[in-house]
Amino acid sequence: MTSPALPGCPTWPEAYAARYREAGYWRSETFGQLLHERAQRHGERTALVAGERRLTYANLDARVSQLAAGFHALGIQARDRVVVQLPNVAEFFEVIFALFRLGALPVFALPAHRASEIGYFCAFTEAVAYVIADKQAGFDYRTLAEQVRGTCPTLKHVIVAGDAGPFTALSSLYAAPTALPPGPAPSDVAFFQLSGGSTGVPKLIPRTHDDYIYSLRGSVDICQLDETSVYLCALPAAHNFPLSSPGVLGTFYAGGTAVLAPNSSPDTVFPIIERERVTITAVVPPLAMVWMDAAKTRRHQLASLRVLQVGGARLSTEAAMRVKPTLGCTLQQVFGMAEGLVNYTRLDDPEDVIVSTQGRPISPDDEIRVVDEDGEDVAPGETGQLLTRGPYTIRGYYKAEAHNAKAFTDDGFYHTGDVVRVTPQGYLVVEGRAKDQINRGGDKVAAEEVENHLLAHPDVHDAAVVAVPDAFLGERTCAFVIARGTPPAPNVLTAFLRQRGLAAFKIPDRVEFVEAFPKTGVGKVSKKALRDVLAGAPSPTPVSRA
Ligand code: OOB
Repeated sequence: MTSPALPGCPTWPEAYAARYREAGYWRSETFGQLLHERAQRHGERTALVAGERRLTYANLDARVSQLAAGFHALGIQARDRVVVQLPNVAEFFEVIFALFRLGALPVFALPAHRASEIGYFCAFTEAVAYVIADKQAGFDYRTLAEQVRGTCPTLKHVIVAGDAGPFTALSSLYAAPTALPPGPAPSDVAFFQLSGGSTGVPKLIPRTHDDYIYSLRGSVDICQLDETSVYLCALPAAHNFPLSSPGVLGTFYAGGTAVLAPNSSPDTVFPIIERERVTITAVVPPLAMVWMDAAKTRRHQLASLRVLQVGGARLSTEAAMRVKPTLGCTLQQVFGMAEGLVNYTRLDDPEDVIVSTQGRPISPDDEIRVVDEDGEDVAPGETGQLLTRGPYTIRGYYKAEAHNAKAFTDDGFYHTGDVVRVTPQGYLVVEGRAKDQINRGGDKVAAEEVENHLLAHPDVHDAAVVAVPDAFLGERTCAFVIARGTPPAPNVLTAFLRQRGLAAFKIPDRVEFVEAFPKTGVGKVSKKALRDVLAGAPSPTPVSRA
């Protein structure tokens, strides 16, 4: 069953699609059917635990059918875009599965996003609805919705989990299930993930039912999930790692139990691990450090944990070596990207492979190339830029033709921007990055996006944002700024960015004023030279610590 591709969404050439179907990767399932089928198979098993709420597969499926009826009655249709910005609450999964049933397309915003990002997602995708929580972690999302609603004419509904104020209460939408229009085709786009990106605005990543469900099945296999598995989601559920690697969706695929933690601090998470007998969870490297520290006195709470997945940013070999002795579970390194490709160390890999590599791809049909700056393949084992193509890696971003021409080769390989080498056993080691991005403990910051916001300040003549090495986060951000006249105080600039509605993790950690930027041979700003300045190398231009 196929239908014409969503306009603006590049897709796989038919020869590849046919091959992926023949190989049994794409099995013509959709998310809506999948949950229904699991409810029939595992009806009384617990699917989801969130705070006080416990939902069996049958309960979850029933709630999703009711909500799909409510969304349908509201006028939400197949292919309508709906920006979903929910914390780790059960409603997150009720909402997205209800949208999947209708073939409407969630756009997965992160709880940290603010007016700048949300306004852009709503406008760019011409979203018809925006789904939020009322308040979370001291922030009132209804205020954000007020701001965004005024700027986005297509937005018809703001739907709130909790106290809705002037908006539509999510709780009012659970209706008696009705006959719905036919659901989406398996080859249809199911939702949009967000790219960490390196450009002025985040790119949207169209993932299909076929390709994403394949990545779940592969992940479930590799991570050995089954109906006895208990997965803890401690990172924001919308992110690709806790969503699908194997994450909450993989846990549903396997018929296991997914537990949502409201935040990732040991005080919150360790008692949940103990109470729910959690077997597997996923963290970013800084969080692994915090948990390892806390485990010194509270390791008994982690007795059920069999696997700790660490990914999103590079884990040092030293830290990797401490995981098993400190937490008593197997480390699994995960090197993935919302665009597709995910690499895992295997649970039974030798210890040296687990601690010193970032794993190997899910699929035998994940094609990996490592190339030099001219796009030529390097010799085996040499370091270069990673390109990839495969059955769950997109062929292009949504409505981004010009960018796609650069981000993908003519024959469909995605330029990951990661610098890697491949070991003789086929494992990838991440050595660095060629993209203009800062990886702030797993949170991705596109330099250009922050630079553009800085340039909007009247006292800023030019700006260049670079990574500063950081013992805890791996990297933090530093903005080098050339002022017009007298430099403003750094906190004036950071307050300005906040006021423009930029997510907190993108606000520069440090601001340095300079007279001029060092240039490369071809006259571009040399970010390498700026990073060297921070590393203490002789400064090519006078730098004053503001
Ligand atoms: C995950 O996805 P994104 O889209 O937030 O970020 C992808 C980028 C990669 O291109 C790479 O630069 C970096 O994050 N990254 C890693 C890494 N895992 C991701 N760099 C070094 N070591 C690792 N283990 O971050 C993501 C998606 C699915 C699963 C896991 C992570």
